[in-house]
Amino acid sequence: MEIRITDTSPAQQIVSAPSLTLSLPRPPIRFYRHGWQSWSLAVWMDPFHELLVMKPDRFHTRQTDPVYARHPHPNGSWLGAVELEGGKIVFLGALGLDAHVAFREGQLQGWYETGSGDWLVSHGDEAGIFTRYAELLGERFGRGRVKKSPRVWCSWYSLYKEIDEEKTRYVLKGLGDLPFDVVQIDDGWQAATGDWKPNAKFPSGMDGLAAKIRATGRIAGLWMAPLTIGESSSVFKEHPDWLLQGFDGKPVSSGYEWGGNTYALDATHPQAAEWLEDTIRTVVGWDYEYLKLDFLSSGALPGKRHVAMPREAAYRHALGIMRRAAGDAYLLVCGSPILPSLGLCDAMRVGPDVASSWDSRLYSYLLYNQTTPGIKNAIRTSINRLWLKTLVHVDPDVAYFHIKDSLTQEQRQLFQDLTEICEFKATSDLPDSWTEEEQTNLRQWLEITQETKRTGRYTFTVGSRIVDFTPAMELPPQPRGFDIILRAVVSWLGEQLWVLKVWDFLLRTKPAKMKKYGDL
Ligand code: 9PG
Repeated sequence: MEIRITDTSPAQQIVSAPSLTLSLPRPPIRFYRHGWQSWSLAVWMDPFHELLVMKPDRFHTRQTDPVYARHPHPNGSWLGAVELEGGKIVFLGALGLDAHVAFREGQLQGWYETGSGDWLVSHGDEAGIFTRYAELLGERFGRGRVKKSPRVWCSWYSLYKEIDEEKTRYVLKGLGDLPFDVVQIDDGWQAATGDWKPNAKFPSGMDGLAAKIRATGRIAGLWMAPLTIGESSSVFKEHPDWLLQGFDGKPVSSGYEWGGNTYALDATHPQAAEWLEDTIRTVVGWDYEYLKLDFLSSGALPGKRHVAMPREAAYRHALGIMRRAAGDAYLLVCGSPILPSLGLCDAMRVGPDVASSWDSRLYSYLLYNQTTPGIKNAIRTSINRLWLKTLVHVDPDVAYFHIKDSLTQEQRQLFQDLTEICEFKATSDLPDSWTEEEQTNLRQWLEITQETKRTGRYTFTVGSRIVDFTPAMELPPQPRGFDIILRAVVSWLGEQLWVLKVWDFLLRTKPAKMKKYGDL
């Protein structure tokens, strides 16, 4: 079906079609690309400048929608828009799952991967259109249930995999009476990815640790990746039929991590579904009332399922199982396909990971990968996902408070302002790393909610200050000359498992050193 958009065509219509082409009144100046899952790039980009394929390919399954990783035209998941000279936009957004939008031959084209569905076709004022789209999504998929987002201390960005019970107890002591609502244990506690029981670093068990967190008057939070199955787990070894199968009959790799391949749980298999439900019930039974469910896009990868269904419907089925099993627990989804998570979670990570650096030449420029950790990538994608705020708590990742050489005070402040705008506040800073001044700043940030207002696509007021995120928006130039060869070489290296293992070993993110606080 084709619709010709002119200055006089209706401002908004809902159309049902398997695919749809919008012809534009004039060539656009920007294309809004919306990435598939939390970490995938969302950006207003030059429509006539295609994005390079991001490298290494090996990571496509966990950083973007692998089906479209090599799509030759600017494209995005479920929705797309173009900006015309003068500022008005033309918008095409699916109201169903498994849909994609591209800018091609001067037109906006949208399609459903299987079957047909509804589309919002609209043109006019950007803010109004995105608000309307979110409203329609809320009616169809539902919204988060919790009014106010909790203030979270998360272990990942300081302790990484080195987390253990003793360090957590020092952190609890160091946090004193700082008003955090949740202390969340991240990756590093589990016996294996797929074996969601504690490893030897947690001698009191996870129920014991939850009790210690709760004794400080806070909610206990726990990270898990229930749809991702590592090679060393018992699910992998004992239940190969629970894994998503490729069309070649082999299990589908959901990426490289933790020294090997990971696979995907096929929750359409009744026994896998039962295991998933039990797994969530168990951790909730340990008294974790805040769950960070990570690497969820594994559940929406293409492949052969026990019960054939479109991949995002299968993911939604899996998340529905977790939502029901979690009872009243607060669910933060991460690495999660965006639309299919709506209505089944309370919060959603809306950008890639932060790091205590602004940007990386190797990752962003040479590998052309905007999903890798860094403040700039995290700000860019999160700002371009703010329209989700009326549907779910939007988590832009953690803010830094202590002075690290690689971030300037302005960059640190910019991210703190983003958390204020997102109304989701979390940090991973170790309590003993703050100077007195830093701790005062942190306490104020936790205690005071500043008023924020959007004044433009990238400009806001926070309290009485004007905040401009434009410096985080630009995309790196495409490598030229010798850098093209360098890109080819590092991309090739990035595909080799042995290189990644050596890289992991050499560059293993070293956890910050902890001071001890005397007796526990
Ligand atoms: C724990 C972390 C933290 C973090 C999550 C997630 O390979 N990757 O592309 C990749 C992307 C993100 C990532 C890890 C690996 O981080 O966002 O907050 O929980 O997992 O492992």
